[in-house]
Amino acid sequence: SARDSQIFIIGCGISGIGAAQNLLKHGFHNVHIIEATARSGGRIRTGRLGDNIVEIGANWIHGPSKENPVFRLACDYQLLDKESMSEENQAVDIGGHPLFVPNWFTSSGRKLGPETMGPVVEFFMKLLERSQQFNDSGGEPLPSVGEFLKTEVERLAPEEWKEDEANIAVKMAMINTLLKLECCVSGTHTMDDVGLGAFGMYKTLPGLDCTFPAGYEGLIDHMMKELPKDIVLYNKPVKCIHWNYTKNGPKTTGASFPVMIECVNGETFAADHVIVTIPLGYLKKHQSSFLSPPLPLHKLHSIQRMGYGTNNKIFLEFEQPFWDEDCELIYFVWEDETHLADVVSDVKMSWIRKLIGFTVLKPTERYGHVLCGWIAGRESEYMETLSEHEVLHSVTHLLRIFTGNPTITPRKLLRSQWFHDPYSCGSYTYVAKGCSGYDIDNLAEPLPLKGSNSKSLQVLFAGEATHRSFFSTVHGALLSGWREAERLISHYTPASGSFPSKL
Ligand code: 6YU
Repeated sequence: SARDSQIFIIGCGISGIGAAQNLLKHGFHNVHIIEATARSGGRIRTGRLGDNIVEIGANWIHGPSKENPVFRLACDYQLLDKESMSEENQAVDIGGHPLFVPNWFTSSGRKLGPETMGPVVEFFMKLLERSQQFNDSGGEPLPSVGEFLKTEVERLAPEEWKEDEANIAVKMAMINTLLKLECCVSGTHTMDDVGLGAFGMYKTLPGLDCTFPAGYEGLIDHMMKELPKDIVLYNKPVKCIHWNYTKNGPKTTGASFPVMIECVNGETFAADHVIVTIPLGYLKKHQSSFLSPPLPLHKLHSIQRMGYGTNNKIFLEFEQPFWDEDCELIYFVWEDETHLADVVSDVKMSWIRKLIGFTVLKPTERYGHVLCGWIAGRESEYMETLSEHEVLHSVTHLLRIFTGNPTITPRKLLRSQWFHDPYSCGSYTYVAKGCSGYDIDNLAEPLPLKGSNSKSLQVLFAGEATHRSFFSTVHGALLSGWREAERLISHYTPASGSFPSKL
């Protein structure tokens, strides 16, 4: 029967797990997941800093409300605290930019007051909102979000800040910090690489972003418990997917399969369908060898054009806080950076200038005094090559300058290294300059292409990068896995009145 078809899912991140879950629910029983590493979860990864749980990868449920499948699962598994599940929390709609209570420190050891920082943040947020509005308007005045934001700041700031001329230089420097923060949010080296017209494609859901008190990986553990024990083949990086593989089907089985999966260790697996969920960064790096025959040109070009960058975290533990009790986000401002720019000129010497500051892990009763630093781009990729000791040295020096306290010393440090992770190759997807929703559709398009005579749906594509409005998120990844499972389910469902085909 159709339900007997051999289905392999490549990658055991949340999209792969979601695809398996959906297929099994619909009676497919020959389903396996092939995973390169020894663990499930991919870019959802919970680690430890001393006694504390810290998120190395995904941090929040973005928009935790009923429409968000990650929120629904987390509620079903009872992984969230009461406040996160409350109706009030779900109803908050802040358009994806939570208003954290900030503390601003500058490179001359000053702490800026709300009268200086408030209006700058408000001004920048308005521009950011405007930059999201070109998606539906059929045109973009400039190619990138970065160019748009900088042009608008130059144009509007003199008027906006004329009452407070003494502070114009520091306000420009604050804008640079906010630009660098946007690099972290989008996972890009510079906002000049993020396409302006497509920026508004990303959709937010209502709900005040929340975390998993016992770690994001708890979600993965619960989902894995619902799958058969031996469904995942760990430690088997896939080298190449041979599709349209009709000539030399594996002889042992007698049957002929259209797809043959070749692992790095030489093992092979025969399949009717393969769902590829590996990160876009990996596909970019291995684009010429991962599929045989190679990807059709339009798909290849979209993989090349789409953006995939690095956002890393640096966790620090302190004996005592140097921030206010209600502070949720600490910003660092370089007072000498008065020229608008979100990249540093000398990466090796000055990579640390790209660090925007820290979010404060809350509640303090649970975490003690732990901060999470954020750094994106090539500066972040360079940071990964330094030893933990070197990073700690640079960060400690920075903290002493910005707080004006020459003795401040973090107790412990832990940082992520997503760029050098061979199976992530960076953090997540953004829609680059020159890209549109069609590039994401191209990424998601199954092989062989429609109209071909070969057996259909041999290779399907899921993963965060393939979701048109929720790319770069856990819920986007999960929905993409469900979507590709659904594509196969519909494929085998007779198009009768009671089971309309979705294809
Ligand atoms: C979210 C958040 N979050 C921070 C950081 C990171 C990410 N995300 P996976 O990679 O999980 O799985 C693939 C598997 O494939 C993996 O196990 C590999 O080992 C395996 N594999 C690879 N190659 C293979 C091979 N050859 N053979 C076999 N197996 C192979 N998302 O919702 N909230 O707070 C954050 C954050 C530091 C790194 C995040 C967040 C992104 C998610 O983690 C990510 O999308 C999913 O986990 C991916 O799942 P998957 O299954 O697709 O792949 C306006 C506007 C702008 C737009 N952006 C704004 C949105 C902000 C996004 N925010 C992210 C922020 C943070 C902080």
